[in-house]
Amino acid sequence: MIWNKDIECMSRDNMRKLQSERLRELVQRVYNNVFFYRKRMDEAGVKPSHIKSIDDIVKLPFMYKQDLRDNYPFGLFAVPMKEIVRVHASSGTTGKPTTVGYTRNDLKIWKEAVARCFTMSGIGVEDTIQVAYGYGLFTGGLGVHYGAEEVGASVIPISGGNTRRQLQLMTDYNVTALACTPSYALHLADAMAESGIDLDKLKLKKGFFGAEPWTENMRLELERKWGIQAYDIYGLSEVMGPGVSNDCMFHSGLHVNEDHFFPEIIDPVTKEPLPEGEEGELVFTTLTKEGIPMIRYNTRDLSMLNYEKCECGRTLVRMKKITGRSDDMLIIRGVNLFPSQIEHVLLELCETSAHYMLYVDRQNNLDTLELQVEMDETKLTDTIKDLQNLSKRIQHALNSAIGLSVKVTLVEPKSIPRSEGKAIRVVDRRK
Ligand code: DLL
Repeated sequence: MIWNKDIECMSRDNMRKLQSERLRELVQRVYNNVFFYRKRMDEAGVKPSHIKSIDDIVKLPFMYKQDLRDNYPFGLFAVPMKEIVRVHASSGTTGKPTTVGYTRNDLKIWKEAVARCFTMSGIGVEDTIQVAYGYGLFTGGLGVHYGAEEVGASVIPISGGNTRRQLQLMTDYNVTALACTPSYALHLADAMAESGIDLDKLKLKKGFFGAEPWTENMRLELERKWGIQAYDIYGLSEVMGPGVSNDCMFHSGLHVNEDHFFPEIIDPVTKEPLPEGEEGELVFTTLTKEGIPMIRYNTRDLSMLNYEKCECGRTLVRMKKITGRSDDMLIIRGVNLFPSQIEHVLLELCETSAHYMLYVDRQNNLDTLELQVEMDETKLTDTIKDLQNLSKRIQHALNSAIGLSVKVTLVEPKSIPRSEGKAIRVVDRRK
C-alpha cells in the first residue's frame, strides 16, 4: 500500500519540477517575511530572482542549530503568531533550547508525512499502535500520534516510561505496533522476558523505531527479541519532527518525503555538495513549511542518498540509515569512532547483552576508551577464566574492526541505566 502514490511514485523529472516551483516560492516568501533570511541572502549576494530551479539551491547559505538558538524563541518565524497553532522545542542538551512553530497547514503536511511512513511499514486501520515516544515539547509523541490517526489505526497515547504499564496495555489491548526509541524497545523487551509474559500471547507485529541512531544489527536484535518487523523512522524538530523519512519492507534506505523536505549531502569539512552515493552531512530545506521554514539546514547527521527506484515502487530518494552525527564522532588517539561501530561489533558477536556504555578519558596525555557491557543473563558464567576469555574476544573483535585497543569491562545485567527516550551511551571525561 502506498499512501500518496502520485507523489511517492512520481517521475524524477516531475519531482524536480515540483521542487523547483516550491523552492522559488519559498525563497521569495522568506526573503519578504524573515529578517534573518533577507540579511543572510543579502550578505551572500543572492536575490530571490537568482533561484530559478532546485539546482540553484546551492547558491543559498547554510543554516545551523546555532542560528535557531541565536533567534530564540520566535526570531525565525515567518508568519504572525496568530497563525501558529502549535509550538514544539528540542530537548536541548546544552544552552538555550530551540523552538519550532507550526501553522495549521504545517500540521496537515506533518500528519500526511507520518501517514506515508506508517503505510510504508504496512500499518493501517487494522492496527493498534502504542505510542511510547514522549508527549510534550518533544515532537515524537504528538507527531507519530496524528499520523497514526490519519491512517485510521487505533492509537494508545501512553507516552514514555512506566514500563510495567506499557507491557500490561500491550497485552490487554492486543497492540500490533510499538512506536518508541530503539533503546527503550530493547529495555521493554528485556522487561517483558523477565515478567514471564508469553511472546506468543502478544499480537505485536511491527516496531516503529527512531529518534536516535541504531545499527542494522540492533534492528535484527529487536526483531528477534520481539518477533516483529522493525522499521526506521527519521526526523528532527527543526525540519518537522518524525516523518521526514522511513524505510519500507525492503529496508534498503529510508524514503525521504522530498516533496516537502529536500535533502542534500555535503562534505563535513569543505561543506561542498557531494554526489549520489557519497557519505556526508545531511542538509534539509523545508519546501512547504510556513511557520518556521528552514533553508539548507545542516543536521550534522551522516548519511548518503540513492535516487534509484525502490523495489516497492516508490521513486522517492532514499537516505542510508544514519550511522551517527558528525558531532558525536569521538576522536580517540587520532582514530575516528562512532558509538554505532561498537554496537555493530557487540551485536555481531552476540555473546553479551546489547546494553553498553562508553567512557572516554585521558591519562598521562593519552586517550583511553573503556567499554562497559552487560553480561547476557542467559549466558552468565562463574569462572574467572570464562569472563577473561569473553573480554578478550570482545577486545580482539573491536581491535580488528576499529583499530583501537579498548578496555572491556563486563558488568552485571541491569547495572547500566536504561533510557525511556533517547539513550546516552557516551561519557567523555576529557572535556
Ligand atoms: O528525534 C524526531 C523523531 C521522533 C524522530 C520520533 C523519529 C521518531 P529531535 O529531538 O529534534 O527530533 O532529534 C533529531 O535525532 O537529527 C538525529 O540525530 C536523531 N534521529 C532522529 N531519528 C533518527 C533515526 C526527533 N531514525 C535528531 N536514526 C536527528 C538515527 C535519528 N538518528
